[in-house]
Amino acid sequence: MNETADRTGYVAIVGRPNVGKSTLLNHILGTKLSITSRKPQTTRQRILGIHTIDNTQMIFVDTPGMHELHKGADNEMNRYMNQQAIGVLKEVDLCLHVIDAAGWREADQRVVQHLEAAEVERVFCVLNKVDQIHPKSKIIPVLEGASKQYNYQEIIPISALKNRGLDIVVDQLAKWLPAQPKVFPDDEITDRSLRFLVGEMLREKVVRQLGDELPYRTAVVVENYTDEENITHIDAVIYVEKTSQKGIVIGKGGQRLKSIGSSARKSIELLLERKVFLNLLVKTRPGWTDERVQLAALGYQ
Ligand SMILES: Nc1nc2c(ncn2[C@@H]2O[C@H](COP(=O)(O)OP(=O)(O)OP(=O)(O)O)[C@@H](O)[C@H]2O)c(=O)[nH]1
Ligand SMILES: [Mg+2]
Repeated sequence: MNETADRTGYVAIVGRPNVGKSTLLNHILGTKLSITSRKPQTTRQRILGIHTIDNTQMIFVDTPGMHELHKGADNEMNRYMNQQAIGVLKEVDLCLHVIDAAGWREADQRVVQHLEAAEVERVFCVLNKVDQIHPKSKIIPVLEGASKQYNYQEIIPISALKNRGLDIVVDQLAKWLPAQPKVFPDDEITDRSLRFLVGEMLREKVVRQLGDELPYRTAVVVENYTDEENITHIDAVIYVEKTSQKGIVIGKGGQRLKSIGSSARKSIELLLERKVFLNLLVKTRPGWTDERVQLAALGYQ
């Protein structure tokens, strides 16, 4: 029953942490959907970004960066993030392997091992952040190097941040989409609820505004989300592991929390296109990253 003019397929966006996977998704969609930061391991859960143009529907799956698990030191959250990224490979039609154009790293090699194990049929390699490479001729050996690492369908240099080369990526992917009906309505851009996106916007500000270690020890839960006539009322909790960390999030005289709250509120208002009242609390939940039950309670099932 494949008699359709539509071409539809799932495209995984994978790679090591911090190479620009979420930025790539956002810039292809032209919408801020998946949160980003200069710190690795920003994305924690898969998120779909749906790109529909005429008869073509690309369903991108943004994934957490694949990273090496160290024996003993690993917590449930790290395991969970890897599972989210690796598990997706078997479910998609096409795959984008994002690497940093600065050069191939051992961590990219490990991603390739997962691609091989999952036998993904068509993988495109995206060399991202070419805006940072000077002179541009330095890209050529990286391109040649990547071509020896895996049998990529194409290797495409891009800058996700500067919107360079993204049309080429989309055109190349479109060629290989299976002929099948669309899965989502044309105006849908994600599978996630507004409530989830709101929590993520808030987590983005936490990650961006706090020190390098702390973000990985925090989680955000939206406890109440109520649309009133002229305003949306949101109560959210930032969970930390220790009381000492609570002080860091709140900051001197409450300044840090205030600043996180006000920048989150602005982003959420842009997302919802309406006024938002955001009530933020910080609570302690010891060892949350290590316990499956607590992870589930926080929404990381
Ligand atoms: N200069 C430059 N920076 C970029 C580009 N793409 C992404 N970045 C930056 O790289 C950092 C990481 O971007 P993300 O999109 O969060 O990376 P990610 O691969 O999703 O990271 P994880 O979710 O942690 O695995 C951010 O500071 C981005 O602004 C690019 O094309 N050029
Ligand atoms: Mg990401």
